Amino acid sequence: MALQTSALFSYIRAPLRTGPLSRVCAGFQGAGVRFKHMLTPGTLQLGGNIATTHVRGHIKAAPRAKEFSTTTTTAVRKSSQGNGSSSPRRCRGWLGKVALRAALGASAVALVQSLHTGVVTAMARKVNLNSAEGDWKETKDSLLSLSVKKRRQHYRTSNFVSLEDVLVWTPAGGGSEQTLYQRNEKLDQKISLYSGDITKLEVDAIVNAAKKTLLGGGGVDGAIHRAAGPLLRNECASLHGCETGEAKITCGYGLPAKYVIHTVGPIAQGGVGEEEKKALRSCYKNSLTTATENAARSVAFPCISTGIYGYPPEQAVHEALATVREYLDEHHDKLDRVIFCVFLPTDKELYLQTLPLYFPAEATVKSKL
Ligand code: AR6
Repeated sequence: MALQTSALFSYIRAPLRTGPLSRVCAGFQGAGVRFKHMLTPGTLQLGGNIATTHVRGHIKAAPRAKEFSTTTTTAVRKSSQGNGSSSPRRCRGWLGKVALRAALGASAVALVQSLHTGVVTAMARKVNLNSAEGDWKETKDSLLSLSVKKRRQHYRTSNFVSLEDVLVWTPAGGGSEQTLYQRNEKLDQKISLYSGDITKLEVDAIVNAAKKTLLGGGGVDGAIHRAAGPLLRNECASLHGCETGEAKITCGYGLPAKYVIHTVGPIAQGGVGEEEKKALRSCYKNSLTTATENAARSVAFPCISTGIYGYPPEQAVHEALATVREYLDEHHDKLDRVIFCVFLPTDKELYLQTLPLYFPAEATVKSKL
């Protein structure tokens, strides 16, 4: 396409500088109309079918050029009123050049527009989030290349929650309670407690409390797979599972979240020991590391392992908050927001009570030993 455009320009420029220029310019009496009649293959003698075809395209674009260029419109109006000091022949020649430039400009605009439309149409064809038959790699590439605004057209939900609508953590004053960490107001701005469905959050990444196969299940895992659409499972199948405490990333497909980070929490139905604690901390830490490695700056966590896997929520909350606090202390520049997404009213209460220990209002620090 670029080649055709430059070929067109050189074809047009050559006759403008030499002989055929006078014939072309003398024929101009206004942009578009006479121009259309003069620039026929016969009169221009551009000598070639390719040039002839292109020139026709430009001629058709001439009236549109007026819409884009006020200069052209003014010049045409002056000419038709017989205004100006130039001789009619010089004026026509000048007008001809303006009209020609306008025509070429309009054509270039039309060219760019048709290219853009082509790309958008091709993109729309690639993004079918409702069928498992689609190519997940192609769909992922297409979706990840889009701006948030354009990706919104592909969400499978209409009621998403954008990041600006998720309040940041504001620690309550008072400070009589002993805390585990110093107050850091900058970190407070990076923390949110959100009560609701994680699949609605328009963030860079949501974390999934998955199972080792990564092929979907119940709880939040099931909700995420349903909301993302069938291509999520196809990509998950390519990852060959995930060990407890580790994390793997996929595209979010039909979700408002750009990515899903899948982590596998410990099964704690037999009670919580050091191993389970360590594994749960690893889930949070590896998920955050995976997020930052993929330039995801906003991440939402569900209460990993506290549902079907049976980790007591009142213990899990400490592992979650401590790990996030420590990660942010070290890597605060890599993340804009970490959201603790709670689904049950009891979990909301638990986080409201525990958050001030890790993100306090005052700096009355208790020894961590
Ligand atoms: N949004 C936010 N949180 C939710 C949602 C939601 N839509 N749905 C549930 N939760 P669970 P686990 C909360 O059982 O204990 C699956 O079958 C829920 O209230 O989803 O890590 C997997 O495939 C709870 O607080 O995950 C695994 O086999 C939290 O999410 C297994 O369950 C986690 O509960 C993983 O069990």
